[in-house]
Amino acid sequence: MISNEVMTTKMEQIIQDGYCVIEEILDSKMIKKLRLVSDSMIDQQDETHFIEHASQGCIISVTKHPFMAKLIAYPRTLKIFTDLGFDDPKFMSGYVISKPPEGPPLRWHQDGFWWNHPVSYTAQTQQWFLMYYLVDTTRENGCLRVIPGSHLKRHALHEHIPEYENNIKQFNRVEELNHPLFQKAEGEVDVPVKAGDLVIGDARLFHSAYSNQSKAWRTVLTLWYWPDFNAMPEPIRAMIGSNRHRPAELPESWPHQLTDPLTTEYQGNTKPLKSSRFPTQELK
Ligand SMILES: O=C(O)CCC(=O)C(=O)O
Repeated sequence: MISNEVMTTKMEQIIQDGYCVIEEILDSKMIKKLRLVSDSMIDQQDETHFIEHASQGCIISVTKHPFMAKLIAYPRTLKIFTDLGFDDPKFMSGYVISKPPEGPPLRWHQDGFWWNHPVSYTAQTQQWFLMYYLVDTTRENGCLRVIPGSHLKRHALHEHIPEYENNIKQFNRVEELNHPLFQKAEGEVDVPVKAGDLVIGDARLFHSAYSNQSKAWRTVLTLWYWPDFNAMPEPIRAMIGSNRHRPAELPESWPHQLTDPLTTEYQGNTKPLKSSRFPTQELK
């Protein structure tokens, strides 16, 4: 049970720093099962996948395995949303991301794609990533690193976003490890966690991960949610309500009853916002 005071502090951290860590969310049985499921998904990837996604290691949609519905609608996490002030969150998408031993770093990036809308330049948080690492992480095995405040304030790395977005395949293959997007960045902090902790981050936050210098795989499950979908600007809801940002085709055995309440619905006629991953000069 986490006190109201602690949750208020966590919410302030999400607004100001762009992220927070909430400890011990997944129980050991759930972690064990998620490891088995993730490993089976990773085992199905061919060699090309690991070459094409060297920066992430491997990246597979969670919608490929029905057990992942239990994580998407994990009751303790839904309670965290409520305790943070959001009792009707919606799910967007999620991935199993796993770094093999000796895997290179993950490039600095941000996940926001509604920079065409003025709300992107305010502290009003729209989209969150929720990350569950399935092993304890350290700098040695490739823990997360973030640049606190970079969701609200321009950072030198923002200059590289157009180059990155136009050459994602090359960055994913880690063709140029000396590029600033793979280097130490001003203001960065490490986010080492224990297996089963929950990292919540504003999608606009710059984040990356160290290389994995250990002998074991380092897996994270990243899920994206809209904490307050129904309060979001209508053109953004119209954009998300369209098929493009809906979970991919689901397996037949998918337990829809778990995830249906977390699905976005948009019935209005407002013109959908054109998505953009490029912050403009409005970001000061
Ligand atoms: O691999 C990691 O530690 C972070 C993954 C990530 O950045 C993401 O899922 O957006």
